[in-house]
Amino acid sequence: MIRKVAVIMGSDSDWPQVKGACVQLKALDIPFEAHILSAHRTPAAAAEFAKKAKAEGFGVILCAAGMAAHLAGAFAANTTLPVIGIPMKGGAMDGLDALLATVQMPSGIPVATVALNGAKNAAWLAAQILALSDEGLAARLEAEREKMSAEIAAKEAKLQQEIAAL
Ligand code: RP5
Repeated sequence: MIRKVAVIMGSDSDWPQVKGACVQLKALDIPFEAHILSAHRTPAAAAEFAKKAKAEGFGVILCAAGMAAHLAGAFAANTTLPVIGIPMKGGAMDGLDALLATVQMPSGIPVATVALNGAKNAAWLAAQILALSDEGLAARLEAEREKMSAEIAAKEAKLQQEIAAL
């Protein structure tokens, strides 16, 4: 059976962006749970969730946090499951602080970090990881790639038509 994705956010203020990951996971028919847990405000609960995640059927953990964004690192410290960090825009540095806090991990405890507010790509990356052991999901990802290519080809054809009519 396919493993679940844990979608963790440091605050409810992250949800409008994080929702994009949940929408994408649902569209790919990947089971997930979403929770608010904070590396700073609920450190014990966050550590407990991370420690139990593998045994509870999770395969990948997404962690979204802004500013002093230690959530993904705190999760990675407590599990060997792959952790994908989503640095959130906002605050005095508009996300640069969150990006660096998420990506600059010490050797041995990696966090795969997507772009600022990159919740959708975090979901795609989680899907690609899970697809390594799920042929049905791998086929769905291939089909999505073909759909993307077809959309670009259609846009290119339209552009060339518009250029020819100039
Ligand atoms: C981080 O601080 C959260 O992930 C959020 O991005 C940011 C602000 O949190 P709130 O003050 O809005 O709860 O821990």
